[in-house]
Amino acid sequence: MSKLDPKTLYLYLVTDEAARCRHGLLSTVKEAVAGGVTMVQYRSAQTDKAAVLAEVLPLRDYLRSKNVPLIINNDVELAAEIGADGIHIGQSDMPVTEARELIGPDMILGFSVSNQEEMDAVPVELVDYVGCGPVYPTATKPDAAADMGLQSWAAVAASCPLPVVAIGGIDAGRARDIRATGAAAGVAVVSAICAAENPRQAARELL
Ligand code: TZP
Repeated sequence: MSKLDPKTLYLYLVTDEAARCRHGLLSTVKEAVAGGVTMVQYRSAQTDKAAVLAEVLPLRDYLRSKNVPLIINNDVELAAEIGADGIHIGQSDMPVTEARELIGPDMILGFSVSNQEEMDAVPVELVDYVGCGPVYPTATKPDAAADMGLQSWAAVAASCPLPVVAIGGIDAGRARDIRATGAAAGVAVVSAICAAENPRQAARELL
């Protein structure tokens, strides 16, 4: 199993499409890290390989220089090619067993769940952390499952032996509420940072 330090999940930035980052992808990530982001997931619907590499390589280099782990959403090949720290997969991506086989024991593997049934089915010996949500309504992921609500989220998260990250519709006030449940290793956000006028300040407020 990989050596994930659960502390790195504390404030997890999941990137939006570059075009939807108010200040561009790389600047947003740099500012967010300066503001306290502890882990970054590159998530893009971009299919052109050259365009993906042009986006992700500068991110990788910057994040390495800052010792901030880089996770790739659902692309084992890309993660291996660029030497990312891990991958994150969802319920409709490849099975967890296959993902772990492909990435080997050392890379971080994150897995998404949206309800208790999915949480109960997580193969905890293969996964390093669970992303659980959406906690609140979100416009960022149109195909997201129904939002869970804070109480239900906390119950589902508390039932998991692995570190759990909350995601979905999280702003600074909601991040405080989620952390106050004691069930979160961290919070993950897209728009609260990518769409912010000041991503550094936005990150600070989410800590
Ligand atoms: N998975 C569940 S909700 C979500 C993802 C990737 C999007 C969260 O975006 P936002 O803008 O933080 O609500």
